[in-house]
Amino acid sequence: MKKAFITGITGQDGAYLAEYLLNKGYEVHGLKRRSSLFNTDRIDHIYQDPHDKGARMKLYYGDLTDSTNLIRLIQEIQPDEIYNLGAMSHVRVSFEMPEYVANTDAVGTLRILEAVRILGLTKKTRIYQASTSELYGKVQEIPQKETTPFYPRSPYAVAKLYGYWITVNYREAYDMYACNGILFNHESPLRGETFVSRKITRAVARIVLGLQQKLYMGNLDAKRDWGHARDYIEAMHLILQQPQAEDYVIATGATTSVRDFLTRSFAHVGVILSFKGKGVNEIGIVESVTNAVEDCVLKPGDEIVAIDPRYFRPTEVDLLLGDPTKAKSILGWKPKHDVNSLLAEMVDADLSLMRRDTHLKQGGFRVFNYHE
Ligand code: NDP
Ligand code: GDR
Repeated sequence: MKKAFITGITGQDGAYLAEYLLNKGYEVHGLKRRSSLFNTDRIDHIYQDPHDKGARMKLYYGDLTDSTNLIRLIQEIQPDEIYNLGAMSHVRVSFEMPEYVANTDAVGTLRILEAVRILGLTKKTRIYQASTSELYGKVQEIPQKETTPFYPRSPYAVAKLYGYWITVNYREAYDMYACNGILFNHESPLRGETFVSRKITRAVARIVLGLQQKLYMGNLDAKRDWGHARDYIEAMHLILQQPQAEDYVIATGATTSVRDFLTRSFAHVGVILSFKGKGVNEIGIVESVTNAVEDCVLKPGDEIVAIDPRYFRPTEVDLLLGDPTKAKSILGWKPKHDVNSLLAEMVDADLSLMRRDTHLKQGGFRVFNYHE
């Protein structure tokens, strides 16, 4: 039975990957951070009681900033595969906490590689590093592929640049099986609520049901190559099953603007939007409501989208479009979802969630109203 150790198991990708590996017969070991409340929502459905004989999933407290903890855990687990998915992964927030991001996302990667080296596991343990299309940053070449030069545009991307190169360096210096998956944006109903896709699909549901009046957005013109997290975690696994350790771009090969993602998400529930004004004064207005969900409260003329400059970034990544040719030909990987099926699944999932809130509100309970 193969053993996998996943950092970031409580995050979007960690949750899908853990489930995927359990279904493949793996023993799954995950690193979780201590927090004052339970933080395992995304993996509660696959939780296994460690007292049960035959339990194949185990969680450990730890942190990527704590070397001794990582060394002890890797020694105890003796994993065949490590998936280093743990990171402070929010680009805008990284401008507010750059030193922490460097410690977790950059030096954290080094700590994992060093632990494997110090413990003499270089021939046993294969390592997947969660690299990112943010490395490409300022556009150098379209579409972006494995050979495209990097030009990071945020403290997050600069930290991930270190993670990328230290992985390459350990592979070359110590003959380790260590790989970078350069993954373009991938989303799902499990996506964190402050990333733009989920912020939009959640707001579509809340606004249509009358739980929220307006959605405040940042740069609507940025373009991203959006895929589904379920497809992308399969690529992570494939990357570690090859005869030779290499780095791969994982993307859909299509790009969509934030504005289009937003209008298509509203259109999915029958609300057609139009935009008026420019820059920070731009607003999104309901143009028509046709075949909308039956509990839709919107009517033509409602102003439901506005711009808030606090969501702008000091330096922005304008356009990401990946070329996954290498992954397709060597890994035999190809995505099953496109951006339209992705956003439809996310909007539907958020509608179900928010209808629960509507019932609570009707029952006299206060409904949590935080949105960012
Ligand atoms: P999430 O933000 O959903 O999950 C991040 C995970 O890392 C969480 O489990 C989080 O724990 C954990 N974490 C954060 N800080 C630390 C720390 N100091 N020590 C240990 N664990 C920590 O990210 P995703 O699942 O979306 O992404 C997974 C990885 O892939 C990340 O490294 C991300 O940067 C990278 N990536 C993501 C892409 C995407 O589009 N999703 C694209 C390319 C790369 P907690 O739950 O407690 O917060
Ligand atoms: P990104 O994802 O920065 O690409 O990083 P995010 O969804 O945060 O932003 C995508 C684009 O949307 C624009 N945008 C907004 N973004 C957010 N979060 N909130 C807004 O209100 C808003 N309005 C417009 C942004 O400016 C940006 O251009 C994600 C993360 O998962 C990283 O960890 C990962 O490495 C990359 O994807 C690939």
